[in-house]
Amino acid sequence: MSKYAIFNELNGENVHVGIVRARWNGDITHNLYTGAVATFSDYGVPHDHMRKREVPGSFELPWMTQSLINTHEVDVVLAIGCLIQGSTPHFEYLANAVSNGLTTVSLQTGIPVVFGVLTCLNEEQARERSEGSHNHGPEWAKTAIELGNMQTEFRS
Ligand code: DLZ
Repeated sequence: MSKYAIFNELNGENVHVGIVRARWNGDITHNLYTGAVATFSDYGVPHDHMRKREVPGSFELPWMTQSLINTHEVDVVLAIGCLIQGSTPHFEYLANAVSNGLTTVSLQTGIPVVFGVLTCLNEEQARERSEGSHNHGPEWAKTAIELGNMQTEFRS
């Protein structure tokens, strides 16, 4: 049995997606991002339906996600970041702020937001989750397509 979500047939041709990437731990978030973008394309999301933005760190993800939603040009946003625990409590503050922030943005705007933020104890864990067949980016993109299609159905 797979612990991962199983997706039924996905068609992204009518989905408008926002993709926000944080540049902290940039190698990791770059892999997650490229994996996600390739999957959006594979499932038919047109290139001009993708609104791409970058922010310095994960703390800025909720604000940029909300800003993209406020353009009314996206049905769903995938927010990508990578938090790696250090020797201070900073990690806990950031992880709480980002997860609560993204949840709040989603519920207050009614637009689905995919939590594409790795929260890892060390760099090795982050690499395991962002490389090769274990790259989480493609799974998050599939989640975004499914939710984006639901969102357009609710609107019509
Ligand atoms: C400051 C900080 C730290 C310590 N660690 C990370 C991290 O592991 N991942 C991440 O995405 N961002 C980190 N940041 C930066 C903050 O998210 C934010 O960009 C700054 O505090 C400026 O608001």
